[in-house]
Amino acid sequence: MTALSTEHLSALAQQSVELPSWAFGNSGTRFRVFATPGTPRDPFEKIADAAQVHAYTRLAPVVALHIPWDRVESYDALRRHAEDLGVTLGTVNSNTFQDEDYKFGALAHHDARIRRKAIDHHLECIDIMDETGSRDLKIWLAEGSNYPGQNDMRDRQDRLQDSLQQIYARLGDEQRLVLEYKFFEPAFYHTDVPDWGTSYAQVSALGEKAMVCLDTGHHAPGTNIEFIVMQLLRLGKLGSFDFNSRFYADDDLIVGAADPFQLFRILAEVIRGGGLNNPDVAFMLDQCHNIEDKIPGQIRSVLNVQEMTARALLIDREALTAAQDANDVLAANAVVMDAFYTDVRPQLAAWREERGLAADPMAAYLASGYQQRIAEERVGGVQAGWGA
Ligand code: LRH
Ligand code: MN
Ligand code: MN
Repeated sequence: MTALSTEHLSALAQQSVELPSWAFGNSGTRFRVFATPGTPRDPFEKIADAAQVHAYTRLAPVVALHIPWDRVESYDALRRHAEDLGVTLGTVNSNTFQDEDYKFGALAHHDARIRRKAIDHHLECIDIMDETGSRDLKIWLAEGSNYPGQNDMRDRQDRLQDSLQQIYARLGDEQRLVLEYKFFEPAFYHTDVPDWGTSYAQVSALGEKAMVCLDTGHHAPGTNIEFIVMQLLRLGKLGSFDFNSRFYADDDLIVGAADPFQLFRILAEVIRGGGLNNPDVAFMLDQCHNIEDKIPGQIRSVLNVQEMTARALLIDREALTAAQDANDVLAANAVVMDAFYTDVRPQLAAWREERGLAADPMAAYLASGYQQRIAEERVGGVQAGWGA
């Protein structure tokens, strides 16, 4: 059996996954939100829960915020709280999808007052980034139209570019803007940033500090996502991932749960394109845990990312190139499949023990008593933000 080399193991040791604060709050579908005992009551408790994931896996040292869901009086206090718990604050996500004013759009709106309000929200997010020490401002826009003729799609692109330029101009030297695309929802006819090409066109016109964010759940079924990963890395414009998995639409389920092979293929292209442990590419999760406990859900998620990264590292590149050069279709495919089918779990368990971690982080967390403690101590947890 192929084994992970020392080089592979040191690449894995550097891997860092960013957790979304909203994964620790209650969430659900539009039919029902089921509360989980122990749900955090404020952003400080969300950070504390995220720190548990890192403590048991040493894979998740950064926590992303969503504004206004994570609005607090003192971001400096939140930052110090995170650092005391061994994690740092990461990407700041803006939110223009829950305000009545944004019914017909935000950054692409034809009404100057609403567009101004949306731009100002992003400037506030950058002020927060200054305090939290965050590098990235992530923008996802719930903008588009439901019916042909409802809006002038081209004018909206122009206004979007103008809004983004105003936001971009406020970024500090070390800060970046990442623009996330999504092919539908909440608009169903047209979406202003539906695909990587549009995001790429919009961010390229801004400059070097603007990149594309690829959310794995935001593509049509059957899309070859690893091709997009390859292309964005090739163009130097892959700024971040929002990892999750989907069966039907934007399901936000645990990454690697629906299709581990797809996650493996994506990570294989990340490695091939120099994206692994590349500071230019942030590995974020964007998930919600509707029915399962949140901390174990996040532990499972980061372990899935690590496991598929390890398998992708096992691809024998020399043998693959030789088979490709010889047009040996089946041999080339076999090289990839051999890596995918290798069980790396025993080696990863040993890797953890060498670092003073439990071989089985999930079991260790469940045995720790933390889950019972928060269930007793916290009453009346907040929703993931969807309603708060
Ligand atoms: C939109 C999205 C975006 C939001 C998050 C809560 O579907 O993926 O990243 O910020 O969900
Ligand atoms: Mn997302
Ligand atoms: Mn999404």
